[in-house]
Amino acid sequence: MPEAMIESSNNSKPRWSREAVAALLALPFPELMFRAMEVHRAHFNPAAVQISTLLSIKTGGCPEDCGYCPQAASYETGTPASKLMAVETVLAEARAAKEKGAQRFCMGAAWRSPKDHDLDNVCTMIEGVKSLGLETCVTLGMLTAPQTAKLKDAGLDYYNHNLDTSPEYYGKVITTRTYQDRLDTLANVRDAGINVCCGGIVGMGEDESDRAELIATLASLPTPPESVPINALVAVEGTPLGNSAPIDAIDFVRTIAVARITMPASYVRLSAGREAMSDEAQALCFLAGANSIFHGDKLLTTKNATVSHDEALFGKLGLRPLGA
Ligand code: SAM
Ligand code: DTB
Ligand code: SF4
Repeated sequence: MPEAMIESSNNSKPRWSREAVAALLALPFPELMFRAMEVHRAHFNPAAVQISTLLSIKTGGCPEDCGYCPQAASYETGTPASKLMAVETVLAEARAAKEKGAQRFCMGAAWRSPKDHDLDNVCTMIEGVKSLGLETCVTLGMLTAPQTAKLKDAGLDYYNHNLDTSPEYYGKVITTRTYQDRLDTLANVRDAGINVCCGGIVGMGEDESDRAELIATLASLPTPPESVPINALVAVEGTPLGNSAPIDAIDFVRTIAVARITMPASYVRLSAGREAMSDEAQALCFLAGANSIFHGDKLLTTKNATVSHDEALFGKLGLRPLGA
């Protein structure tokens, strides 16, 4: 790590500067990939990929206005609102996910923040999923400190809460909660002793300097997230970002490589957007240091790469699920 490229925000911890990350993003591609591969091999087996499966346990009707999201009540996306799923239904889905090779089961709810009685039901789901021998992750919106303590008591392993983009671009995408709200929830999750899953979305019209600032912010959190999902926007008709042009595949790979270099010990997840990605682009992402995916035919409401396609791709690339 070239030390001159890192600035210090205080005396305790060096901070990745936007400029340092932007310089990495702009490296000649062979140099960037070489550095990312070196870092990847120093911390992980590059052929092992962590496998998570997603389930939307409460879909649609969300009061927030995230410009990318098909689940916001105010957009016409043909995503009907549903109530929180029954615990038994969730456990049946978790069992099926385990049979298809998932190590972690991630449950998402279209809430601004959970109500206390809903949180009790989610805690029962977490206990049930854990008893199947799966790791647990939930993403439920903003959390207070007492709520994170409850989730920790239920045995939650990971909480997903994304910063989504740079602080500067954020206001163009979301107005109903602030960047600081997100940082506060992340601090509550971290303080409760729950692993943090936090990343962002690229392809929302942001520029390279926004991507650099997103990665710099993630890498400079007091403790970097254990899991960093990098999503390519799934452009859904009816959302404000529904007509966005897809991000260039090489720019996406560069973002993955820079996440790997700046967060060497984190799992970097090649997240939403794989359905529209070529095998070659996904292969470059794995070479660049991605070592986690969502596996399963569906993400939350949109299509994922299919299970059979993933099996064929892993076969071609000689990748294997972590722990297999
Ligand atoms: N409602 C909760 C919240 O936003 O905190 C949890 C669920 S929300 C769907 C989780 C994350 O999914 C968002 O923060 C965003 O990063 C990602 N996401 C949502 N829609 C997406 C899309 N169309 N393309 C890519 N990522 C998306
Ligand atoms: C994350 O970073 N990506 C996942 C998960 N965390 C919850 C969500 C992707 C959602 C894609 C759009 C949809 O299927 O609704
Ligand atoms: Fe609601 Fe989450 Fe979608 Fe935002 S991303 S609209 S908070 S479900």
